Amino acid sequence: MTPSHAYLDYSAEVAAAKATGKPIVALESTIITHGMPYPQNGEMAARVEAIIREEGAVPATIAVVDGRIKIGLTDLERNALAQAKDVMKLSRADIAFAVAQKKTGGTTVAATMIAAELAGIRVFATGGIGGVHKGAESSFDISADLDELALTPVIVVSAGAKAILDVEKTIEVLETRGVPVVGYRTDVMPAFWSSRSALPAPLRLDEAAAIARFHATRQELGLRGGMLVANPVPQDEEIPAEVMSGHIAQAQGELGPKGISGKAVTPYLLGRLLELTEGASLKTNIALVENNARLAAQIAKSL
Ligand code: PSU
Ligand code: MN
Repeated sequence: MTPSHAYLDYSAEVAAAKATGKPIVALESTIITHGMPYPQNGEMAARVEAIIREEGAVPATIAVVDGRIKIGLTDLERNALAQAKDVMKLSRADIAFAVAQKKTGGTTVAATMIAAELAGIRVFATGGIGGVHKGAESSFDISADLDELALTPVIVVSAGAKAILDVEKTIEVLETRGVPVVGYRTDVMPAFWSSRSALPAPLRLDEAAAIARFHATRQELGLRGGMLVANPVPQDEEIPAEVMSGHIAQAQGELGPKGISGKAVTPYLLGRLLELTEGASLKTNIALVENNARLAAQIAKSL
């Protein structure tokens, strides 16, 4: 069945960009609803949109509001989402549920990729993708973001996989699923809050135009699916991996005793790290998303 576009609502700005062929960058909203506290979440979301405009592209923040898939939010809608309580965290498994039941939710990387493809948007900026959680060999907790990257032809610009994950296993799964992982101006994988990890980046490209060309070449070869661009957080904003790893281990150790599992894991860990680092993790998280938005806009312009 060809997908229906009847559930999509475009903001005026995104509709105009589509009509005139201006480059567009998709942005997710789980980072707003479940990834950061109010009011920093709303400020971050507005700032990231502004950066994309400064770079000469048009931002399309994606979310589901009362069952409508929004491609681009007004300031009012974005601020309402930043303050909304008890909204859903929507991935591939439940985005259609929210549409059918007229619910509101933040879209994860996976669900944002699905909506971006429906809307004809090829580049998407986030913080860090979901991946294989530590202890996945017993919990089986592997983010649907990884399968989505294998399926859906959208370039996802991230600071790697969040360092709360088992990054090595995450890279292995991406390789198995045939997802290219491209280090931007780096030979080693970034680790979200830290610019460097101990793992090599599978591929490396140094220019936005080269990333756009690589994506186009994959499509010309009939290779379905997206790619992950790993863009290190600027060094003056990073938190060294040695500092983060102790905090991550502590937060991780609280999951079992507190009975936290499934969709709640990532939001809990991000919230706890904010406390343990006394706000530093949030400051870095915002800096890396801004950095990713800038690169995503440059890639969108090159496509
Ligand atoms: N990047 C951030 N903060 C976030 C996320 C990404 O800087 O909160 C979100 C994304 O929406 C991603 C989700 O898809 O975390 C992963 O959730 P899970 O591990 O439950 O698949
Ligand atoms: Mn999960």
